[in-house]
Amino acid sequence: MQLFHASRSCSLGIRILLEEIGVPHQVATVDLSSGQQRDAAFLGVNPKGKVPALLRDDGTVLTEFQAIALWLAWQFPEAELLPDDRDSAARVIEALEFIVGTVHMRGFALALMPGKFVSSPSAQKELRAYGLRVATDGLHHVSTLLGEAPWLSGSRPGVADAALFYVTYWAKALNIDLSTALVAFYDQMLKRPSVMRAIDASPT
Ligand SMILES: N[C@@H](CCC(=O)N[C@@H](CS)C(=O)NCC(=O)O)C(=O)O
Repeated sequence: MQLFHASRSCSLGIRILLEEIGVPHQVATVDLSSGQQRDAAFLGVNPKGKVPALLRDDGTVLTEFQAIALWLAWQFPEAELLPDDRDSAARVIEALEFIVGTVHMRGFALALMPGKFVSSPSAQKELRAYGLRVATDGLHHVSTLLGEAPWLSGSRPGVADAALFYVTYWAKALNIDLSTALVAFYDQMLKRPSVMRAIDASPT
């Protein structure tokens, strides 16, 4: 398999899952800052011009964080990236969707790149503040989901934890205050060899 990945981007979460599974894979770096995601070569891989994209062994490409994460969990059940029972799995998918769909796409995407959505400096300032609020409130909600538990996905880090790691990674970069539970989560993730390898591959 080959993961199309950009350093410090959400594809870091998929890189962590591949490392947790321990499956052989290659990483193809896409330089978002130079606009490589819009080059014809990458649009041939993902016409949406986004990472993550996963080229699978059958030659097909899967995109969208949640779809890739769930496919990996189902394809490699021995890695226990998703609980077996449907009720617990639905709760993990609920958290995964909230982290990617809301905390990332309606929070950090606006806070970090308001210029992609509006052009006037005052509108950008407003959008940045809105995005920061959504991200901060969203992280607070995820912290309550985590509670005293070490992981969102069950007895070991799984699909929702990989997503939670990349948004907490961004929160740290933006100096957003994290709850005690989220700091503990982040610190525990950083102790994992899979995470260290994934971050080494995408140095800050
Ligand atoms: N909904 C997509 C979002 C992916 C996404 O926004 N990726 C960002 C990096 S975090 C990207 O590739 N941005 C490039 C661009 O928008 O030009 C997913 O879940 O995979």
